[in-house]
Amino acid sequence: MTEVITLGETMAALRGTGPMRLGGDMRLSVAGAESNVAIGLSRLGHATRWVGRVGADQPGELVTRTLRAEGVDVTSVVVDPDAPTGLILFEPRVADVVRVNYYRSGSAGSRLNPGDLVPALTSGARLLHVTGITCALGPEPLAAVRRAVDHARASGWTVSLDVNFRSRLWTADEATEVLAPLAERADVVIASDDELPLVAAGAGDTVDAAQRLLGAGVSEVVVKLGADGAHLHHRGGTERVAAVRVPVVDTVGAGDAFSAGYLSARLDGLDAPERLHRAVLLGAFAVASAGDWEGLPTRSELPLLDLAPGSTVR
Ligand code: KDG
Repeated sequence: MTEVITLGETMAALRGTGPMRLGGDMRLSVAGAESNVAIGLSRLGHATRWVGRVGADQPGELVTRTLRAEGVDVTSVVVDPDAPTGLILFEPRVADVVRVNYYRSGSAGSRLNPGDLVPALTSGARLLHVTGITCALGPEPLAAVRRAVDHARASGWTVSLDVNFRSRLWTADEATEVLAPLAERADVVIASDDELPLVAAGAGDTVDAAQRLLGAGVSEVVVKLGADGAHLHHRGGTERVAAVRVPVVDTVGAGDAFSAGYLSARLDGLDAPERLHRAVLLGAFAVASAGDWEGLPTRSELPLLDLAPGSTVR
């Protein structure tokens, strides 16, 4: 039985090794915030389904093949004969600063519509995870997110929203207009501290924003603080956790890893401190390895970062 459904756009991803205008090699993979979460959850043993559209092209095959290989259920993926799979280029410009170029306007992924979700939604789940990125792709993907949230709430599933604000896709005001009402319909809202006020219009700061969301009926507001760890605001109070310190290799995808860790622990029935711990632990795995999702742990690998730096596991 599927535990988690998530939906969004996953693109073919090319990652360079330095300034892109100089040319050089790029590594081909796939990237998409929701599928990163799906992979993270799947590696931890949660039955996870990703719904999205890909083009009838080789990048589309790469997306579905990669997710399938990661154990993510792709049986509801729609192959769109009339639009290409999107593309994202990552340019690690200097250590810890990555520039992103999108080639996703008119892509298959941006043509996701509510009808695409019917088979997945009717087959059931325990948790629906959505992000602000899908909402920013256009009216049809936004309608798909709203349909999924309506269905999940009516079915008694947990709804999780990662704000994931992307300024290349929409303005802060546009995001607030769409995401503030959506956040109030979620059980779990996950955001970085600079994103959280976007979904609680009029909030003065992060704590105020969290309190407003709790007052509106959200049960858990999880705030990602990067190297400073994370906070969880819930009706029982506020929990805090420090980050797990690791050498930084690539920060892209760390937020999605964090979400996967938090949601996995929640599905496992762990308490608030343990949920936060697994969230920052998965974030640490993501930043300590190259790629959006490649370094995420399996369940048996979760204790790996407890080993002393420089350890060799024989
Ligand atoms: O969180 C990492 C993602 O942002 C990246 O993989 C691409 O989904 C993506 C996006 O839309 O920016």
